[in-house]
Amino acid sequence: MNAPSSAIYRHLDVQKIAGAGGAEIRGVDLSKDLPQDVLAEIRAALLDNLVIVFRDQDLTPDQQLAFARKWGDIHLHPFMQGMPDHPEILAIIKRPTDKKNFGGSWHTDQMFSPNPAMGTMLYAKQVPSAGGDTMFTNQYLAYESLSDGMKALANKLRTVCVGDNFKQADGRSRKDRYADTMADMKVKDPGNVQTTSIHPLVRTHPETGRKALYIGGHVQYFEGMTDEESQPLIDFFMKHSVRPEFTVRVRWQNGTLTFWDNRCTQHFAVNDYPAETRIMHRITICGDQPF
Ligand SMILES: O=C(O)CCC(=O)C(=O)O
Ligand SMILES: [Fe+2]
Repeated sequence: MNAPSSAIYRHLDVQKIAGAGGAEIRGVDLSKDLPQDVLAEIRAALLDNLVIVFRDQDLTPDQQLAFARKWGDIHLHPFMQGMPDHPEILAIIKRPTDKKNFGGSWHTDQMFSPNPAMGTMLYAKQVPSAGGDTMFTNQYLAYESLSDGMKALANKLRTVCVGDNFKQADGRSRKDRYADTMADMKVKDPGNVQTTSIHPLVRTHPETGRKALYIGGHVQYFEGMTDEESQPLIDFFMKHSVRPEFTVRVRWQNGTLTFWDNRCTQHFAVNDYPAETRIMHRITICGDQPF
């Protein structure tokens, strides 16, 4: 059964997906130049549900970009090459010959940046006949369900986050790994863009004022601690964050656009469609410095 709605909408039909979050929004055509009061309700729905899903959208790259720009400047991925004619859009492509998929582990986008992405908009161009869902967590619930003792510890910790050569991948570069396992995902040199950053493990959402556990796969260790000291705690926070009751899973169709709030969620692209192709168009919106 759907969880009860906690906000009243005049322009949108908002159907909750899971207790932890996620909502399908009906009654909007994102290709249109939406009026301010509709955009304000979409913002309320995002803040309330963390992950919002729009079905049956028919969008050109320029129309997707126009909708994305309503939320802020576009965040360019420092490591991934955008589409040749639309560098702000990253085509996420997995072919039947690819062994791995992009985003196939728990993370929150661009956590390695000093000002990580506030949100990501993913638009499904071609989805497999089954599989290829994306899972999300509610990191407010992950924080709020900790004991007072663990909350006190978590509030003191700061994470060191990197954008490449993750220890989880034995220090191998994105360029080498992706060339081997996901041939269409082209890696670029970030140049002098900052790709290592330190953030509070518990962040306050700048719009809702709620505290969320800010952790994901880019975290390497805690500031001022050794790797050996950090890893068991990282393992705990990661495992705790993905308890089933904190998650919601989105099933895609061609034309689905999902917009998620990176400040209070993690996500995981499920790689369970070995013989099929999946193509998504992704735009990330700039965010502010976590505090
Ligand atoms: O393809 C997906 O479902 C998500 C991939 C991902 O991690 C992202 O777009 O940030
Ligand atoms: Fe991602």
